[in-house]
Amino acid sequence: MKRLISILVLTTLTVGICGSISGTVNFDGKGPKKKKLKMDADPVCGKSHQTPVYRQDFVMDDNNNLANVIVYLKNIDFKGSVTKTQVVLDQKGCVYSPHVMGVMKGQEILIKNSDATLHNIHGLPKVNTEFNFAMPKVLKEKKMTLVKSEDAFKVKCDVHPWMSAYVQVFDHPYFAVTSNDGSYKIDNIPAGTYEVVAWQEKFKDKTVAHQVTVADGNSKQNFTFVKPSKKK
Ligand SMILES: [Cu+2]
Repeated sequence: MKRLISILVLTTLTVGICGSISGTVNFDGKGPKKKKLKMDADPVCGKSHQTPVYRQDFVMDDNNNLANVIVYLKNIDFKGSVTKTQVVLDQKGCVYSPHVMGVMKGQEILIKNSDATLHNIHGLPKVNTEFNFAMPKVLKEKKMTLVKSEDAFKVKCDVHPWMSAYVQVFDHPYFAVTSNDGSYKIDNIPAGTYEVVAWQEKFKDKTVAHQVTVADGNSKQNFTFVKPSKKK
């Protein structure tokens, strides 16, 4: 009986343990040349920046760390509720901010137009319903949700061809997007071993994955994207 109780106590403790995964994502190789976005076609966009704005599809710092990479746990069975925190996708200075984001299915997304010009946000999901609506300068906010989990899909502006963003929809809260220094952290993960995936838009389905064991505390896991060889 005593033994049974101790097993029960141990099981309960193990189930309750949560940890985190953190690390950095980098690129092994020479990155592409930074390209300036040309926004002058819309004077409002052109005037909204004092300094050059560069393309956001491959943002790497001097130490080869990559920003805008989604890092997430794959195939995790999550029974909790959808986070009540709203996520914001802003159209500001005629770029999307953030450029890459993760949301939970059913989580409220607030789409903002912080510019004094017309945008037309056009999402190109394959699983969720396509969305496409104009946001004239007087329409500052619009709320929406995506109801199905889906791999990262492109969002574009039908007015300004340089504007793009990517959104991935999850059925769990265990995801993060890397900051400008390439770092990420995913918190409150139940103890266990998981496949952790890093996605970057230029590499598309060529994701980088690692098995990570989470216990009490923090597990470190870095990811490296390698330039694909031209032979393939
Ligand atoms: Cu636009």
